Amino acid sequence: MAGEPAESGAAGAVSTFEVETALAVLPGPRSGSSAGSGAESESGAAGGAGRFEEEWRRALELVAGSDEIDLICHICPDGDALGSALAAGLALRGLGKRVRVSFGDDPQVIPESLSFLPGQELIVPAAAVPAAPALVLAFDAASEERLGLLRDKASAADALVVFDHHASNPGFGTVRLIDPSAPATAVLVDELLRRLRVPLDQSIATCLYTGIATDTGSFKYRATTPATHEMAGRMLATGIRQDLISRQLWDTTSFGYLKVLAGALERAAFEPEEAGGHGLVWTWVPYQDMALFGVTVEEIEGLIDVLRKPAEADVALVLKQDPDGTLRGSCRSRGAVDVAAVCARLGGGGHVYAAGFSTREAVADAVQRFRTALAEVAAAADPDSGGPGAR
Ligand SMILES: [Mn+2]
Repeated sequence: MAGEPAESGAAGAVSTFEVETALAVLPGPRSGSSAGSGAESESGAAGGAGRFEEEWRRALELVAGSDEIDLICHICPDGDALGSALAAGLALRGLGKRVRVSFGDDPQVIPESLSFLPGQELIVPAAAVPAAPALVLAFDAASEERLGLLRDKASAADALVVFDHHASNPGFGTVRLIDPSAPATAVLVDELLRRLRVPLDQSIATCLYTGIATDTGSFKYRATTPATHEMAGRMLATGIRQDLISRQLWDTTSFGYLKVLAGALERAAFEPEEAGGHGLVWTWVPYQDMALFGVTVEEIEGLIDVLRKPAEADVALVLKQDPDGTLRGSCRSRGAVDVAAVCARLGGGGHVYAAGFSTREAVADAVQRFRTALAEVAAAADPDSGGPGAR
């Protein structure tokens, strides 16, 4: 999976999932703290209190003035990226617009876990997007690089409206609805539809619910607010089956995944003395295992969520081997050690609680270098109780 190059400086190092997770656990504003209009505080979208009013005005003007609109999301799309683009696509089609939904991968792969999303008939290959579109709406892309093959077409558009919630977004496009306080891009799309006066139907609600559920870790992460639940409630009120959506998103794997997981857990090591005594749990997944059991890279993204469970360790690391031998490291912290700083020492990046890196080293060398970086960061943080652990 592609990374978050804008921040890590190492494309491919940090998966979308990791960035989303990190964002989701960072403190965010609570709804009700803003003094916006009733409608603003209702959704909590785009900062409330009129912070983005000029951007919304311009975005709505562009949408109203365009018969043909291209909606694109980041490469290797997750539930928030694809759910947001498809929800907006369905809504704009309902308004009589000619819409194309696309993302810049070739081939385009829709993860099996998202195969249920409605509106996929709107999806076209990146090559089918015009070289210089009239109006492009981009969803959940933290940087231009994250648009992949559609980057140049998006920047050649007459107008590019960016809907995003990544704090690391450097700002791109002609209209920037970039709100780091939103737990998901789907929240911004919900607000777009409210402003366009498009009523929710089950297809749109399924897409938006998937976006918000994905990026809040099923409403577990800290960025989940009363407004998040209020939005989810409006989606459920359309009659969608959130039980089936959740099962598809989180509780469905192949049998082969269980075998790869078993191997990874068998290899897992607990090293209590590492991370300055805060403890490290780590494992790795050889490509050979994935090939043997027919498991995709996407399927093992969730492995780190098993590795990070032991209370004995502050830090968890999973090294995943690509077919070419590259190791992609995903790590998590409970907060005593800033893993973004650790991964930055290894050429990667991310956030305090979730980060990643990639390397061509052998497993033993990669882990040893990780331990060293971990010790350095822990040593720098521990004497000062105001370090990352105190955040
Ligand atoms: Mn997102």
